Amino acid sequence: MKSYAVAVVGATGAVGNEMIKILEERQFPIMKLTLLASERSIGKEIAFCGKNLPVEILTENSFNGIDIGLFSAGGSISEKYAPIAAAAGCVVVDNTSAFRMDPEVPLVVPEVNPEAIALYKKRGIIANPNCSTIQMVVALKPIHDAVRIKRVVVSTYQAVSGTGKKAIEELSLQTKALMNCREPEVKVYPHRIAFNCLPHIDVFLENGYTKEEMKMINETKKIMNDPSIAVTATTVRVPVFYAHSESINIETEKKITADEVRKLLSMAPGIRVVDNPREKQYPLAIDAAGRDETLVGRIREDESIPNGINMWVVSDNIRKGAALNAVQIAEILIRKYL
Ligand code: NAP
Ligand code: 3JM
Repeated sequence: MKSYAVAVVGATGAVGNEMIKILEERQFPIMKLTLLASERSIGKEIAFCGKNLPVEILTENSFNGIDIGLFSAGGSISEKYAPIAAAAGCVVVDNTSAFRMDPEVPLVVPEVNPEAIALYKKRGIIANPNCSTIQMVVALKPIHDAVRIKRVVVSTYQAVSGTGKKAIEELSLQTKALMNCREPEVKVYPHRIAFNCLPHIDVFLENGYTKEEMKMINETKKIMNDPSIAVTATTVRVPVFYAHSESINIETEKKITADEVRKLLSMAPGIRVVDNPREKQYPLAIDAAGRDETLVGRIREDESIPNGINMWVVSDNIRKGAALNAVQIAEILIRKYL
């Protein structure tokens, strides 16, 4: 079996670290793994397959001889280094928003549009969608294929790990401070996140939406390859460490019952239906954390319109929302294209 030289850009971050774990767990065929981060990480080592690998500083020469680059070091790093890597013959799977809406870059969720990967040949870059978009389209796609979705109204309850390692620490330190009657420090978010909900993720735009909300709207249309789906979103940061939860309301062209949705989704790839409210079984962030499946429950008909469905969708934002989705893309890439 062929094996590949793989680089992880942002290896010391929340997403990069999970990528390294997932490459090992899924036995991705690796000849050489290169770990890249900033000069702040000089001297650090990260364990991979029983060995400690050194973290190297990202430079313009980092990609010579690398087959696949998994990028998660922020948008500006991707903007600069993804084209440099692609020019050196490395296929980039980019986790940032830098290239997602570029018409020459495929935006891929393997359960939804694996065929789009073929477009990577244009620029040498494949974009990984935003974490909140990924888990939503995994749940929407089987319903769209069956009865066509006309409109989606989504509200999110997003974990702090989506902001990175500093935000995980901030929730932890603020919680400890408050439980000990000390004043919490507010550094990462515009307000305190402990025991609070912030209807503000990423920056505000001219239209009153946040950039995170517009990512969900625009990325959904591109991945589902259907600009006619109407989407509106409210994205909220909540004091949860891992896994995003989403309340999703959809209006469909043809009628579908809650039972039919349950059947459809229980056969769909990447989904586990957890929907037995009588037994107090519904998707929970603490159950989705550390797992690969997207959990769907609270499936019911929206009685306020003729063809509507409500559901509650929960997934590990660092795994399916970022690292796992990127590694799944790389798996298709080597199976079909490299
Ligand atoms: P994080 O925990 O803050 O980690 C950031 C990583 O980027 C670290 O490895 C850091 O290295 C590295 N980095 C920062 N500046 C750098 C530079 N100048 N040169 C080289 N490396 C640099 O953040 P995270 O949560 O892992 O997220 C990283 C990025 O992934 C985000 O900015 C976002 O664009 C993307 N992301 C995507 C999703 C998704 O939904 N697909 C989800 C979360 C994040 P040091 O440790 O050396 O500073
Ligand atoms: C999730 O510094 C940056 O550019 C990163 C901002 C960011 C993004 C993004 O826009 O790439 C933080 C967390 C995302 C994302 O997945 O969209």
